[in-house]
Amino acid sequence: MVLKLYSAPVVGAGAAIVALTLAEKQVPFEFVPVDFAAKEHKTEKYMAMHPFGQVPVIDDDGFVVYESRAICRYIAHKYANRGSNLLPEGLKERALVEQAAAVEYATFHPAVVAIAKEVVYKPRLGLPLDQAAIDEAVKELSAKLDVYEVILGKHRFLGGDEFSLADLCHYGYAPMLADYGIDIMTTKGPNVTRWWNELISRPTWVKLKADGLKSTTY
Ligand SMILES: N[C@@H](CCC(=O)N[C@@H](CS)C(=O)NCC(=O)O)C(=O)O
Repeated sequence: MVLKLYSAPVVGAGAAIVALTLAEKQVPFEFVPVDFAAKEHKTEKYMAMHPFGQVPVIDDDGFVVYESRAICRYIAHKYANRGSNLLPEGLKERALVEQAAAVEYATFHPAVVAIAKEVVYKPRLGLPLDQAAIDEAVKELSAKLDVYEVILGKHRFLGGDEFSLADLCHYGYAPMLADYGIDIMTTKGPNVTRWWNELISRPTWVKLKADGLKSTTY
């Protein structure tokens, strides 16, 4: 049975990185839209799959996984020999990719989500913009990107010279920033700018953004 991806019908947050992993690995999947307005993610049936009542979730022939980064890892391992190599085989190479992936989740992700909360989600809820909170959140991410600038001066991608799961996890929220007038990903320094431009022009990402979230065959 084809893998099912449950998500709201938007290329953003966890669904973006899961769909991108599936594209990089050329894994066909059925997209199952979850209706947030109808609170479908809080129904007993849905919460049997995801006890926190969130998206995304995958159902791989009856095997259910939630938490987007765990899903990406599962797909990267299961299809290790197909598509892009997102997790290198060598012990040390793998450790460096995992190091960069841990930095993404522990450091980059909270900083970028803080901005998204202010500029993306508050306006959607009809709440006024809080410029001081936006400035503070941007300052926080800027400090993280100063360190990325040094790291990316040593190698092409965050975990080494190859694109990996560590880079891939950055597509959750950061691509939204420019859409909301925050150009931090391409104005910090030459290394971050080079890396980010390479990420956002990756063909799998360009296609996913253009096509939106939909069932895919290869
Ligand atoms: N760490 C989780 C975050 C999941 C999450 O926050 N999902 C949001 C959508 S982006 C959601 O389902 N929100 C609805 C809710 O929490 O009720 C992951 O990466 O999968």
